[in-house]
Amino acid sequence: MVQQSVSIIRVPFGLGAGRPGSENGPDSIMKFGLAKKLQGLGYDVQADQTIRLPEGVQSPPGSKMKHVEEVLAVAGLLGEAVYKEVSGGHIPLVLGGDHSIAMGSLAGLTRHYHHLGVIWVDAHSDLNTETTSPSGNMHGISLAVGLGLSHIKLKQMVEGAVPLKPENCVIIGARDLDRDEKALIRSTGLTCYTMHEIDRLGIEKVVQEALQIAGNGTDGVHLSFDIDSVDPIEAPGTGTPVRGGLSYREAHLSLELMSESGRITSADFVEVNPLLDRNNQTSKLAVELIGSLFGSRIL
Ligand code: 5AB
Ligand code: MN
Ligand code: MN
Ligand code: MN
Repeated sequence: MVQQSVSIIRVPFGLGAGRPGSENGPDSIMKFGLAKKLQGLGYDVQADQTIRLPEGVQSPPGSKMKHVEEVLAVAGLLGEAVYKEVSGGHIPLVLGGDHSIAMGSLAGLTRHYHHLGVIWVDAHSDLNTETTSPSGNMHGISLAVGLGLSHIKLKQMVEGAVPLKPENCVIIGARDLDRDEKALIRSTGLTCYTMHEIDRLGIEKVVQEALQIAGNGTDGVHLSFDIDSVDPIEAPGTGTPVRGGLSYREAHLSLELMSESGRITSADFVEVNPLLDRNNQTSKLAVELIGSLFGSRIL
């Protein structure tokens, strides 16, 4: 077997969220042994890349959406880095940071994979636009940007990036959707498995269907995993917790199934906020969950 190679990209950026702390996520996740874990699973691991906000980038005050210039600058740099890794045959593993950084991942990935499927595991749908956002926080619009529904476009970040197709996008774990997000889900036809569907169908069926949808006719499948998808009992260290989330086992099983499918070609793990955590529980959980995605098994 050819040894697979994973490139970890740290993005210590939290200005897309409403409260500080997620910028400390990457270092905290690394501190709890991520690189060793992946090496132990047989991967060749590159872990020396960090994307930082360039000095002097600052949005003018007074606009509804906060820190747009900062988000775009980081997304541009991240997009180029992701593109370089993926086109060089490496699996990009992006550690956030808040979820606005996913725009950068999507920009870089869609330059390489012209037909990318996306599985978005999240308590939220991140489908607001600058018009509908109730908060002005950029981490709430990242999937809408990916789908080309915002004035902000992926191709502003990376030349040659293309919008996602809603028929290959799936949200899993939703339980806090804004009114306009619900309308968008209906009108675009993208698939959203809420916690209600997970309760009724079971997480195994939901994930199998999601893999089918995201993999149907696509040349790559990106997993964007927001840690707030997991119940706050297990993942308290996140800025926008919502009760009633994925259990510890449901979260693991989801990632184990994705791993078994062999379909996932890149991933983001975002929204870990060490400032809000209890005994580093959430960072440690993130390391474990990433392990499951990369093939860690109980037996
Ligand atoms: B996250 C909210 N919909 O737009 C908004 O954590 C929350 O990346 C967004 O999923 C949460 O501000 C964004 C109310
Ligand atoms: Mn999110
Ligand atoms: Mn979320
Ligand atoms: Mn969040």
